[in-house]
Amino acid sequence: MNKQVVLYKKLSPELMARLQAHVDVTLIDSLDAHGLMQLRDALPAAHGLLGASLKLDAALLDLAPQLQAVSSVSVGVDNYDIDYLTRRQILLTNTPDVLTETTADTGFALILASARRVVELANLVRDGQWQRSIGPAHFGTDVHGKTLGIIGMGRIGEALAQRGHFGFGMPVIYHSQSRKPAVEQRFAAQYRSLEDLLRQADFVCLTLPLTAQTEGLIGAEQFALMRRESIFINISRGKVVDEAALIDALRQQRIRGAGLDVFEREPLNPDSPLLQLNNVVATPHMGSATHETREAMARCAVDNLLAALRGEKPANLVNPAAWQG
Ligand code: 8YV
Repeated sequence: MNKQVVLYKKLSPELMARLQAHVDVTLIDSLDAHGLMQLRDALPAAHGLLGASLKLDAALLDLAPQLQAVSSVSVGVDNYDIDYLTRRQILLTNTPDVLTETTADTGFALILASARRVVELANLVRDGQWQRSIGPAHFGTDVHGKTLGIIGMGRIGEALAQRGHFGFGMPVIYHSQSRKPAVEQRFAAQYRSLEDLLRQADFVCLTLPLTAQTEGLIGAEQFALMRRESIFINISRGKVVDEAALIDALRQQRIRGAGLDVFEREPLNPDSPLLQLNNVVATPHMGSATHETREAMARCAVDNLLAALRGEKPANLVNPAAWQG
């Protein structure tokens, strides 16, 4: 009998065919209340799960006694109780690498958009307000040559450093759990304590995972260290930041502005004070959201899951302690 897979993120026809050639698939095509009920009904028979953007906690996974593997279409794994999965010897896989460059592009899009006030000024044109050459009241700030501060020097942080160093002539400073000699050599990047990075960077960019250690890492005390002309960029996870403290720092103009792709709660509430501030560029968690990259991520997730269900060690295993091969 074929293995049973519950799919809670739609795949392209090509990847759906690739999956269905080997396993029986139950597609949950929405994560609304009805979809979640369908998911719960399908879990008892499931050997594999594939999807993203859904918190898979113990209460839910206790409904899946036959589960062997969870394949996330994401690099972030904060939606998963890794200790629980490992205790049950359920393999968790993710999709690093394939989304690195696209997500770093998003980071630079937010750096440029927030520094040069692109959204605000494009809306001024759209609204018919462009009556004369723009003056100092509408000037932005330069990006080239400014100091790029990166908090979290993983794959995406490194790709951001590459863009800053080679693309915009930016001195790069970084803070990370460990020193990265290769990054320092390739991009003339310099290690800083978190406090010194916040004091010195013109752009403070978060590119680190959400973990018990990083949750709430950037709050009022950290924003107070930033300079008034500095811009805060978040392409990691919203909960790494105390959002109320960020709003306060922006409102008090203790920092120049922010480019945000992630938020404490998503989708962002339309009434959020962040959306009332002209010095904020807010995007809908679009970090990896290009046709090419999302297809590559889904392909990687399908291959990870099929390998795990064949009893092979998947390429992108998040919890190797669960592997009994
Ligand atoms: C998407 C991400 O949210 O990969 C991640 O961790 O945050 C983004 O790529 C994710 O892929 C879900 O679609």
